[in-house]
Amino acid sequence: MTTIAAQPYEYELPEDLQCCALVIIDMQRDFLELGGFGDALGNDVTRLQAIVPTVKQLLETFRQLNLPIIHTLECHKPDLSDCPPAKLHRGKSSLKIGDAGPMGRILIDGEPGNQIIPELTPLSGEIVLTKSGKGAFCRTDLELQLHRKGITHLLFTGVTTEVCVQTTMREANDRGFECLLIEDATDSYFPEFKIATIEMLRAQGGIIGWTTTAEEVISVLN
Ligand code: TIU
Repeated sequence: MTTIAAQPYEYELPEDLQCCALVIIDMQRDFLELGGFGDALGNDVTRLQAIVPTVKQLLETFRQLNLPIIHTLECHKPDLSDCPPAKLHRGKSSLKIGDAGPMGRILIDGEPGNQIIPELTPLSGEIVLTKSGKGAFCRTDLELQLHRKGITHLLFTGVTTEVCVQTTMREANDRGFECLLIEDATDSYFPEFKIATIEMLRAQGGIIGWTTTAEEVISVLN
């Protein structure tokens, strides 16, 4: 049995590593570059760029081993038919979802701002899942895709820790997946929210799952 040193205790990998997927949440220009959705919400988006090399290292490790990789993108259809009014009207920013911004229409599928950042561009064979919610299981076929591929273990990276990453990890945990958050491959606009999220996910004996570092994962897989 292969284990990864983690909190609150060791994370057991499945015997067949093909059952283990790297999940990269929303590493899209909207959240990491000026002029996107994250910026429109009033956040300092530049601080998220620090995790890019770590996510890239994990991505390369999974690619070298030919293991499953899932990229997600938060976005909406151009006619906004998949954007609930509660989401569309939330907040007081001048630029809303669907408005024209410096990187195209904010959070709209196919716009320049809605591309995954160049460092992490998906390769063919990797799952690219578009989602209109914060969680990747909401209004998507992700659960079906994972079951069809026999994937049982999910290693989470991406942004932001307490919004889309945490929501997806909670959804996955409730569906019976073994979830591991890679702490230095995720970040938030609010450092204190990242810390709190890590603590709450792994509290109570791993109530939602485990947390570890990229180095631990890479050293075990290599
Ligand atoms: N605003 C914020 O922190 N996050 C999001 O809106 N989406 C994701 O986390 N991807």
